[in-house]
Amino acid sequence: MSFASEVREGLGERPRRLPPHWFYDELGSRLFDAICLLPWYRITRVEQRLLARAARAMSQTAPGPGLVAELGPGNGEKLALFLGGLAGRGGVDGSRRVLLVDISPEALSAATARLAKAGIVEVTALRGPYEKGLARIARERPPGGSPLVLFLGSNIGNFEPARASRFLKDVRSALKAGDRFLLGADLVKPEKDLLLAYDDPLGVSAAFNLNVLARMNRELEANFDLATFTHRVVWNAPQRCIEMHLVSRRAQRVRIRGARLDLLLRKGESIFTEASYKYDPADLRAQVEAAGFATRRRFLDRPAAYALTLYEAVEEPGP
Ligand code: AVJ
Repeated sequence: MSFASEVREGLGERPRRLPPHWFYDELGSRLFDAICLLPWYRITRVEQRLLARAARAMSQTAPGPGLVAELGPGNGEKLALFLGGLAGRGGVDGSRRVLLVDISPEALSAATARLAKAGIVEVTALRGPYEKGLARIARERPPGGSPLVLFLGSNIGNFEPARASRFLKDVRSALKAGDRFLLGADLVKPEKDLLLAYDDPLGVSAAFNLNVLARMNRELEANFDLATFTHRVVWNAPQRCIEMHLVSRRAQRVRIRGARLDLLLRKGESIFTEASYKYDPADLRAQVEAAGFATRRRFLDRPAAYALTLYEAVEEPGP
């Protein structure tokens, strides 16, 4: 669906909401990169360390994947690092086939350029939702080689639990027994750490959140006054998710011409922009195994409470 139609649909609902994948225009992608450098947002740095470990461990078990597909690669840095580690001391295997799937064209070009810099040129960039990427993986299996699917950065956290299960089953359905899946998931941790990660003292997360309003101004001829919105982060303990909101500081009317929408907001009314679910390790394991995977190896960072897990597709995917 297009930006305009998802804006029209989401902002028309109560509570009002916007799907988080629209954060990542050029500016939003760069703000996200900046978030990843913040001392309070540890996911990316921690995962890079775990990926280096995983690559080392996986390069010892032959054969290597015939295709590496990443869903939502962002700027491609993590994938470049991982592929470098997989290749071992011999350096990067430039002939390795890579598939990148992302809804953001900015992310795809950044990731493709990053991989090219690392000497990886057999890259297919597919713009679209994850389902489209999974269909491609199922259709174009490498002859004699088995695909490895990466879903990193706790991107899975954007899915509510039922949707996450559905997604895991979709990944499983695209694979055959023996294929592998590497998943990064942020784990439940103290509330104060979570709040700082999503509401940092430098205001970068606030800028990242508010940018979606600016994006509607730029692309959909909207007239949001950003100064009348507040970035708000709450830890929803029963649901185990961080919620990001944009709260209207006053009653106001906003026109979003490109979405044919007149938005009337009450004072204090919020637009729900993102949910980031945090996982309990045992629940995560049960959920992924229920989708038809077996846990092969877990790379854990305890202080940061982050898990990178390697799974293998087993016979009989779930329904
Ligand atoms: C890219 C979805 C994993 O939820 O942690 C970072 C996005 N939002 N700060 C996350 C995000 C606010 C991020 N994901």
